[in-house]
Amino acid sequence: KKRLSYQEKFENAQHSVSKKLLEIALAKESNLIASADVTTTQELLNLAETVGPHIIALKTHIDIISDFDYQKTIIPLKEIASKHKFLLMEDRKFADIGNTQELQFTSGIFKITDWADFVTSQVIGGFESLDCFTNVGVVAIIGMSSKGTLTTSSYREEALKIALSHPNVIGGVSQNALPEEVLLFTPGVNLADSGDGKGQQYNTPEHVFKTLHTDFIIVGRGIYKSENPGEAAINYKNEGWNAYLASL
Ligand code: UP6
Repeated sequence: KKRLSYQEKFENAQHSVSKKLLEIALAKESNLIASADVTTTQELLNLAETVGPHIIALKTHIDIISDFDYQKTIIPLKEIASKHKFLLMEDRKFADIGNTQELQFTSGIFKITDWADFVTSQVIGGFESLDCFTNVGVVAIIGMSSKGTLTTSSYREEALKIALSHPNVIGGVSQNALPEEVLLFTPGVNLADSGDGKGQQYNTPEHVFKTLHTDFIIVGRGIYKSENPGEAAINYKNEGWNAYLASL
């Protein structure tokens, strides 16, 4: 046996957000997270509506939305998410002391705590810096996909110790395999390109399921930059699911 199935991970899951993600993955037969790196509310909502049926979560960088307005951006986004049954993952990559992260999470104009189902966070601030994320799941940044990243094997080992021991953590972002008790989220996935000329490094869905036993693939430009994002999402969804089945 090569890896745990989503069903087995669902049965073992302790955190309600892990349970929800795995439940949606099984129901939709999808392990796809679309990254919505677009800069207007209209593009964000259009993308959410188009790819919604095929994804388990939409990953946002909410601070790149130029016309952000809680009522006009978040309220309809939440409606689309509940209609198409996907979760909202805010890729904030918090990286500060606990008190500051708590303010960034709860205050400002974005009020991430009010709408995100789960968030990404660096663990560079140490174990207690993650205490504030009580009502969401945390995906810890263990290793990055970009060329020259400082997430060396010794860094990843220490970061993983924090991730595995913190009750708010549901998984990690990494380009390396993780222990099976946490969910593995892998960005840097693209079927057409090997990089973006700005340091990003891409692998195929097949590669990341075969070599890392990843749980969820994160695809940005492969979907939102394609001529037909709906078709691209279906394609990545099918590629991801078949690669998962082949890795069992
Ligand atoms: N992301 C990475 N690599 C990491 C962590 N996060 O690419 O190690 C995020 C980026 C972007 C998305 O911030 O939102 O995943 C990848 O987008 P792309 O598919 O268009 O390259």
